[in-house]
Amino acid sequence: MRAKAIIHVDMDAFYAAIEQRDNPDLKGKPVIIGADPKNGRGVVSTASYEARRYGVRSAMPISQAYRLCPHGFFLPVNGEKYKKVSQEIKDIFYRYTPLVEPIALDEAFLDLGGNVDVIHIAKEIQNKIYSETGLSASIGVSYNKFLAKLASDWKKPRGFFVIREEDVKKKVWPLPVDKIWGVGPKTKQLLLNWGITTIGCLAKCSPDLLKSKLGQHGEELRLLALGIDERPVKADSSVKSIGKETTFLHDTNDREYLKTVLLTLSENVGYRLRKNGYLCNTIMLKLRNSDFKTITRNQSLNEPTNIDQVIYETAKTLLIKNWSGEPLRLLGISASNLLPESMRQLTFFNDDRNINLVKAIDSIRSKHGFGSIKRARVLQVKPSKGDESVNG
Ligand code: TTP
Ligand code: MG
Repeated sequence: MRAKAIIHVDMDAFYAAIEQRDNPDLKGKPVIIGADPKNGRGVVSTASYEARRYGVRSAMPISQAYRLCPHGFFLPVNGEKYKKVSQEIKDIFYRYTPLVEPIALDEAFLDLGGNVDVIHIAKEIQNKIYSETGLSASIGVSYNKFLAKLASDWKKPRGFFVIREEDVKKKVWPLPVDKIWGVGPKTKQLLLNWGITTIGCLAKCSPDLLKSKLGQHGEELRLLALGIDERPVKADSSVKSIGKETTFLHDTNDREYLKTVLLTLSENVGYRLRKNGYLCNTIMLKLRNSDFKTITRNQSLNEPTNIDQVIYETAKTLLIKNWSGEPLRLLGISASNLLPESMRQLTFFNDDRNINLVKAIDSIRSKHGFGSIKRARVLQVKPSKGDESVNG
């Protein structure tokens, strides 16, 4: 395997498999998730493999599915439940790499980096998904996204397929062109019209000819057919920062008071980082003076953290360096460059004592509210207008 190890995970009959797991009476039965067949309108979201034997498919009108499989078990889509399971599966991925790109509720690419036993790790992920969620996944292993996705689809359900560089000609070239991700019915028809039926034909096609017919898309498809795909796995970064700021009731230059406020802000940001399962790599301090002049200053951390004390010390250093001593109207802290918390095990940082302390405080706060427990220093902070921010 080349230096890059990419896997594509695709859950088998995802919505239907969850319903079969949760109701043993449905195991081994044709289960169809989607619109209500009594209503006659709407489509199939997915069907269990047992229902697929009757020809039922995703996106098919529900009335047609009913005609094909009248004894099937028709269930509505329970989106909230499927989202929760999707998150549990993602949490498993993050134990192995922060480079996880979800592309649907039941599908994701993982970049496992180089120099790893990718087959061993991919198998372990497949087993963990099954043992922890009771659901089966198909996994494709390769050195780029295109081939990994192709591989996961190879032997569904419970598939496990590896495509190495040397396999492309023998395994991939005989496949029909529409197996290429991005070749829809229209492009397929165009290619067929020119006699290009397989991925191999496409790979051997003259680049100029393809370009003249399909433009840049033609060149992209030709490269994919050759097994070349440089697209990176893009880590999910829907939340980019978690912040909290406070506008004082009266502008202040009381240094000790500002430090205490900073501690309160740090505790808030740390608590929310931990609650959402993040570590941060950067702390930003925001200062606004009486004239509304606002500055922001960043500090990168040596180790990613979600510990209040580390956030506080960093913000305090930024304050000391960047505050002229003038009265302030607003003080804010924001944590960015977020990573999943599971990455902590992969760093050398291991401040168990601090982690255990904040986790103990967190559990009190999650039961009785954030204000239920306070440091002695923080008790003197007067109430003020505060804004929490989560920026994506
Ligand atoms: P898919 O991965 O396409 O399908 P699947 O997981 O049900 O089956 P398999 O991968 O084993 O072939 O889609 C994932 C989920 O997305 C699926 O369970 C239901 C939903 N979905 C729809 O709601 N409508 C659709 O048209 C498709 C294709 C999927
Ligand atoms: Mg699937």
